[in-house]
Amino acid sequence: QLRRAVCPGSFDPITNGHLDIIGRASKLYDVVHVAVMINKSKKGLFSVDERIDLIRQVTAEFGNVEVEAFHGLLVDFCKQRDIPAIVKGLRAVSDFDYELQMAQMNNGLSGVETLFVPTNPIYSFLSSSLVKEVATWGGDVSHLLPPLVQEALAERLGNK
Ligand code: COD
Repeated sequence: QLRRAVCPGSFDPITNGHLDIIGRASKLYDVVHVAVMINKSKKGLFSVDERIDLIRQVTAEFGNVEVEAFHGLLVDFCKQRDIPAIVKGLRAVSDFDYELQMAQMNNGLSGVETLFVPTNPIYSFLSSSLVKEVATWGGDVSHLLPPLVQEALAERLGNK
C-alpha cells in the first residue's frame, strides 16, 4: 500500500517556503497530496484553478505530487483518500499555537496525525501575503518564488 501524506494550504500563490516543505515531504512519502483550500469568503489574488495550475507546474519535478482543490474539513479530504498524515511547515513560535490546536483537533476528529517540518531558515519570514504586499509596491521577491510564479504575480499586479 502506498504511503500518503497531505500538505494543505491556501497557496495564494505558492512560495519557495511551501515548495521546500512539499519537496521534503515528497522524499518521505510515496505520494504527496497538495490540498488547495477553497475559501468562499476570502477571494484570493489567484483563483483556485490558477493556484492549482502553478503548483502542478512547480512540483512536477518531484514526480509524486498530486494537486487538488478541497472545501470543507481537511480530515474528510484525508479520509476519502486514505491519507493518515498531514505535513506542515513550522516557521516560528508564532505558528506553533494555532498549528498545535489544529493538529489536536484533527487528531481528535479522525485520528489523522500531523507532522511538523522545520522551515528552511532562509524562508522563515516568508508568507504568501507578505510576498503579495511587497510585490504590490514593486519590491523584489524573485528569491522567494519560483520564476514561473514570480511572472504570474508580476502580470497579475500589472508590474509587467
Ligand atoms: N516555510 C515553511 N512552510 C510554510 C511557509 C514557509 N515560509 N509558509 C507556509 N508554509 C506551510 C505551513 O505549513 C502552512 O500551514 C502551509 O504551508 C500553508 O500555508 P498557507 O498560508 O498557504 O495556508 P493557510 O495557513 O491559509 O492554510 C490553512 C489550512 C488550509 C491548512 C487550514 O485552514 C485548514 O486545514 N482548513 C481546512 C478546514 C478545516 O479542516 N478546519 C479545521 C481545522 S482543525
